[in-house]
Amino acid sequence: MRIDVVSIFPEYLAPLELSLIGKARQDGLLELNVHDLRTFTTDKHRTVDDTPYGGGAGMVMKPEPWAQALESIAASQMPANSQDEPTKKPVLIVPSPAGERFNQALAYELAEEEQLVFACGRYEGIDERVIEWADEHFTVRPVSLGDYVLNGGEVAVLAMVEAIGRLLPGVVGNPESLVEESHSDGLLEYPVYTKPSSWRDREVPAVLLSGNHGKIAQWRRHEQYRRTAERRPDLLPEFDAGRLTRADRSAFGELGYDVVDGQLRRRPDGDLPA
Ligand code: JFH
Repeated sequence: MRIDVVSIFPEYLAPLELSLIGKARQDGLLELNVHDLRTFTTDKHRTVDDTPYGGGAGMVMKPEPWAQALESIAASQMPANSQDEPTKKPVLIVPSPAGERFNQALAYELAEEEQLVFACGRYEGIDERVIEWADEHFTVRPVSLGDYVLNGGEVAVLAMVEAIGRLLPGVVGNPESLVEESHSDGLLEYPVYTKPSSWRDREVPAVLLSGNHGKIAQWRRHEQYRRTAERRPDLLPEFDAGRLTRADRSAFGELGYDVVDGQLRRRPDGDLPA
């Protein structure tokens, strides 16, 4: 995969040299180029922003430096396509508080792409005409990391490149953990423990030391149910409860959920489990 990032703070992307992603680059699994938007300006002051039409607070990123940067990236040769294969438009990801939400499903989708380009805005964002115009060269995806406001796109890009990069074949050391992850059922993770079994008067749950793999698997499932009901009840209506064992249904029952037509249904407060 090839990734290009455009930013007025290219040093902000330095962490991508480290750890997993840096290793993937060294191993030739990932080509990553970070571009300084200011190198695509033509004025003496290397201006990238101006006042907003219609008024209001803050500044907006000027369109022309973005067009120059994105055209130069679109025109740059894709190394592994010298034999005139049918050429696919790269995906242009534009971090924005107003984008579609980034999630694991989108990470899997983007991990299949040959080339990703990330456009990191600052100030109040990028002149909207750039987003429309870029459609000529790219498949454009405005993407939000979450419902909170960052100061620019760089931190969102660090998160997205890490989430996508670890899905590339050969990047994660133990591919079994990725397989397990891909079969996850949309519930929160179960808690994990390591040695020592007793630490500062806190014991590892005894079932995990029992060697009974059936009981361990059931305990872990029930911990997932408990955590999800407690922390992310919004995930439960999406959960496929159609093939739960009686013990699993009973575990949900104690958490205040009944199974109706293969779906979990919150029981009215105060009602007792069936
Ligand atoms: C970014 C910024 C917009 C104005 C809410 C109402 C009014 C500050 C470029 C992504 C996520 C971002 C993000 C991504 C790119 C940029 C700062 C933009 C406004 C905010 C204020 C500039 C922020 N998931 N959060 N933030 N900014 N808006």
